[in-house]
Amino acid sequence: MTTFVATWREPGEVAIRNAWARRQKGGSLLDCLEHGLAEAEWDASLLAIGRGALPNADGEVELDASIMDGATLEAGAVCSLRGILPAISVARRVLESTPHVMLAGDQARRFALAQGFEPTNLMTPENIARYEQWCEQNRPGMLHHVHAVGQHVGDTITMLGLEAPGHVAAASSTSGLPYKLPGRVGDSPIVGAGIYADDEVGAAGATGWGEELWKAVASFRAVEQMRRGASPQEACEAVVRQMLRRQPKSRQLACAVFAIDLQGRVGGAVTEGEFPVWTCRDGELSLTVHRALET
Ligand code: SD4
Repeated sequence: MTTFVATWREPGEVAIRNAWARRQKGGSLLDCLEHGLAEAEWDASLLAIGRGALPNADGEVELDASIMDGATLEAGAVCSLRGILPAISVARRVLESTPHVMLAGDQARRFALAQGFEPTNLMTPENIARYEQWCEQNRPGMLHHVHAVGQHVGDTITMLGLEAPGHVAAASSTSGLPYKLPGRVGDSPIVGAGIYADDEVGAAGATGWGEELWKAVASFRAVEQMRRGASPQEACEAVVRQMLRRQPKSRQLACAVFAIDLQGRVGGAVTEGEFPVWTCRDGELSLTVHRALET
């Protein structure tokens, strides 16, 4: 049995269907997570990640991505990557071709170009128009976070994978918060914050307000809850309850955590609003919508 889990309704569906398609062709878990996210990055209709994503306050798309192998605890990540797709594939190249975990900004771009990635324009007429509208209505440099598009449709895809009898992986790709300050990095490329995977326990991922999720080290915390015996649902709720208690700001914007254990049980929790999570079990897709925990 192979299970994939992915965040948010529209972008997550694109990623999870492509991950499963790659699995049917014999891809490894890392191949599938990379491929699923890469296809979503190329899809300019998704505001969430990659081409056509909402840009930073300078009108430039800056990508963060990470991938982690639960078998070895090896990880690769990029942050503030501009003009290269797919960011998740650059992150995987960092994992496989360097002794490092993360490359940043211009130097991440230089690494990608040296690895054969092509310079790519990530702006589309649609995201230019959205940016111009935002400029008219807001003072550039102010953080308007995820509600800048009116409704939080998810600016990130985080994915987890499990293959029997007990191998997990996690990956995330994002353009970060819309209209963020240039150079701002969120939780998604940070191992422990945006993703974590350990074959001894399971995997977890996060999405939403990256500053709060990072301070909570949300994904690692969820995995450690499971290590101590919590189910994935209990683990995610424990992380979110702790955030609500210790980080009151996390009530203002969605901070979401989801997890899978080695038995294939999946859980999720969110501080505010709704959090849709796709699960794909050997090709069978289902969508679960988590709602904010009562406090
Ligand atoms: C970030 N966590 O950069 C990301 C944003 C996100 O759905 O997940 N949006 O803070």
